[in-house]
Amino acid sequence: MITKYTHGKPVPTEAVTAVLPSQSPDSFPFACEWENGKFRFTFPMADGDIVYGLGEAPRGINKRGWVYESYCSDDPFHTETKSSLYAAHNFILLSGSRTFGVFVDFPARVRWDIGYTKADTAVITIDGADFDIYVLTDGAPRDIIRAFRRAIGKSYLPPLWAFGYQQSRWSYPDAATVDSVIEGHNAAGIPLDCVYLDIDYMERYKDFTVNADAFPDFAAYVKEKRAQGIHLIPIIDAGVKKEDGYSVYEEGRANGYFCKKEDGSDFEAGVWPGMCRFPDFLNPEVRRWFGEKYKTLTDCGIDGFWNDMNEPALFYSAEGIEKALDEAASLKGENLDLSRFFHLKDVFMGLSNAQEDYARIYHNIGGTLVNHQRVHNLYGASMTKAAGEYFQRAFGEGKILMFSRASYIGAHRSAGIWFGDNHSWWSHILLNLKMLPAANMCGFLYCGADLGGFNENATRDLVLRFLALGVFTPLMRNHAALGTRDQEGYRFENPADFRDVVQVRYRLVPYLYDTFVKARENDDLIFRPLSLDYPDDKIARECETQLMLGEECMIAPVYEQNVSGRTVYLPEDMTFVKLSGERVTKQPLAKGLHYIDVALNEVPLFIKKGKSIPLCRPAMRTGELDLSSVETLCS
Ligand code: MIG
Repeated sequence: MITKYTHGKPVPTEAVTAVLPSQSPDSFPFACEWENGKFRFTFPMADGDIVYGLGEAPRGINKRGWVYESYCSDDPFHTETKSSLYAAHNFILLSGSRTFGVFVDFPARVRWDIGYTKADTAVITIDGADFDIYVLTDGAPRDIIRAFRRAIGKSYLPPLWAFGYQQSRWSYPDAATVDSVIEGHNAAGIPLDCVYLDIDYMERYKDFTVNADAFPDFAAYVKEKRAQGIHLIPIIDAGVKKEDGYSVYEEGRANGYFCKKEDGSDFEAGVWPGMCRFPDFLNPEVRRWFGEKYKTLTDCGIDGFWNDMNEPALFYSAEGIEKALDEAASLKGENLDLSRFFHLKDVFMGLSNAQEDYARIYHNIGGTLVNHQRVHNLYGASMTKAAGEYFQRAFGEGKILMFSRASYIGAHRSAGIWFGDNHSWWSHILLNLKMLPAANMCGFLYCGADLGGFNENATRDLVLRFLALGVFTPLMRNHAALGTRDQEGYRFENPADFRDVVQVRYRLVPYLYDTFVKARENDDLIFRPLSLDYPDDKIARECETQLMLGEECMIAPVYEQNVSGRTVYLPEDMTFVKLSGERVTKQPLAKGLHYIDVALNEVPLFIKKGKSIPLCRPAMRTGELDLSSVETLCS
């Protein structure tokens, strides 16, 4: 059962598609209070209760013992002491002594103190008075999740080729580099479906332009790559370069389509292209206009995109820079003591994504100017919606690959997400794993992390172990930052190991795609914490390093360096399968704890008793998979 409680006049977020009557918060089932215009509610947590949810967020599958904040943040350090990442996914689920779900539909800050201040209490603080809260009760955790997912509408459906292996880097700036990446994979026998174009493919970082020196005949080039079975996936940034004569800028300016400042002038901030203006995606007319811009690239044969910097990320504003420079000038010739030195440093460090800058932005919502801070978490989601609405109109469902960095629940109907700028750290394999079921609960089925890690240098073994998890994630993309070590599989010693791992993905495409489609149809999860399936099994309840996949499987990636395997817990008898290239080895294992050996070129998988999954022969492209000769891998 879902009950909707409304207070004030909430900004429409379109997160929930189900039409439900509103109850007044007087009958709200949790203890609540108002403080300084903020609404706060609390609930007790018994020992052993688990709190799931919050989608793309730091820390564990069980969110207890930390404080999270919903505020879409461009933060490339995903350490465990962070509270916010790029997304705002305001759904939680308590399971244990009681079972209920809560969705806070509110696009500004929400603070989730899940036993951080008091271990046995959850305190949720909403930074405003206009909100909807949905409370879901009755049924097992999975039933509640399904009820929530039904209420928020069907998840985005990617094309089948989006389940192929995808190679990215900041940047492959020109056709010759892209060709060498494809050639590198071909020569090493590593299957590949997509190559990414990061910001350097554009002309001076201008959205919907292509640098003609790098790609002299872009449409012909895209066509040539498609003939080789490769999709090129360009990035689109939220900020539009301020440049006279640039049509997107000129049209946006002439029509009043950019976000404003309080005085009615356009808000500006520096991002990659230098000074930019920011389309007011919260306005449906602007969405329609910006969405149509993608046509420039789809007309060239492009059928996939990634939307970046849409929290939005702001490097600096003119106001911020001026203030910082004044501050610096005032200190010229001074003998800086420590506190003044660090203050000066903070002034410059604080220029990016500054709260004062977000507070300068205004949106036009139904003719009223609304301050950005009241709707911050809708910005990236609305950019993605702009594109999604266009793709739906122009191509229908399942044709265009798209995922976004920032998101809010509701955007799951338009696109997938990726988990942003992680690091080439071993701990980020597990972080990736832990986000998967949480993202699924919030409707995001097509998702994945930068495999191998984005920031800093990866090692060969890390990339292989990361990929062995990525074999199962709908988005399987290797991506790395500018200036870091080359991270394509064929760049390392013995690329055959990479071929072995990526081939496993291709063998599993029929199974993974089918599992995806079923989860989408049934408003269900692809990935589940073990505790959802084995609620009475203490070890399963506390397991944070393994996941159930579909109805048939369990996954348990190796996540540490210099180990030959890992300990795995089987909540029931299962068959341990090792997949490597075309090789398959099977070993029945009894319920309980086991140490499993897994070589760097092997992908471990567990199949439940009595279950089986289809396996096809590997191929170099998803389009070459022979889906008619599928063998059955039985437990
Ligand atoms: O400020 O386009 O998360 O994937 O490679 C960095 C360059 C901007 C951030 C994205 C990352 C991408 C990078 N972008």
